[in-house]
Amino acid sequence: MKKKISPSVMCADFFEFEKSIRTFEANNIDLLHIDIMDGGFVPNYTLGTDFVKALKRKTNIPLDIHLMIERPENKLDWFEFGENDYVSVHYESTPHIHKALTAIKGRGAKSMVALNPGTPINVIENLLDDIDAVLVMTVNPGFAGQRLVGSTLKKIKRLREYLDKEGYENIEIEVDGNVSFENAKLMREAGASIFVAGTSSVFSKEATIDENIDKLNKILE
Ligand code: S6P
Ligand code: MG
Repeated sequence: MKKKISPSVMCADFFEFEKSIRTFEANNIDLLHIDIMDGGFVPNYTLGTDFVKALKRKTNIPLDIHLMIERPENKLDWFEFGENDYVSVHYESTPHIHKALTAIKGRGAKSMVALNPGTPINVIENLLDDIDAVLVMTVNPGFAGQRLVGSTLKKIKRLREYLDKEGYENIEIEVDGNVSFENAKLMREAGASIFVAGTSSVFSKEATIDENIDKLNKILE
């Protein structure tokens, strides 16, 4: 499956923000990952509705909106998204996950179910017809700059095998959390195809954004 890179914009330098977006455009970046946190489902606040709206007017790169909020099915209308955008909702955030996913698809966007590191993959069994991708959290959500939860590498592999066995080869696997240059390679081998790139890769201070993208592209080819 074709690989896609989705830089996590909460990791950007906000005073250089526009420059970073133009760099992503120049590098044909596939998606922009936007973390939405509500201080309830996860212990932090990040970006919000107006930010999504503003970004949509500034760039044509499709958005990858990661909703880490309680009861997302009641709040989807607050967000601007449409065809080509990806929207993920956490399995753990609502008793109405099916309703949330079908509402996303109903708006023409790609729907993703997100799983925390401690959530088993079998919970997606009855959602396979309603999702375009599974977001495997490889850290516990809430913060950038965390260390990989090691068991998630096996989880990605088992998930890829399960999806293929069930005849859902087209469902993509996105990984989010400590997708470093080293870990990205292992995640790719395990079967991931969408890579959220944060402080461990694209926004690493050890090189420029251009250089980091180049390095990640080469590792994932
Ligand atoms: C975490 C959030 C992520 C982070 C990303 C940061 O709750 O959902 O999208 O922004 O993981 O990347 P890194 O390389 O700092 O872990
Ligand atoms: Mg995220």
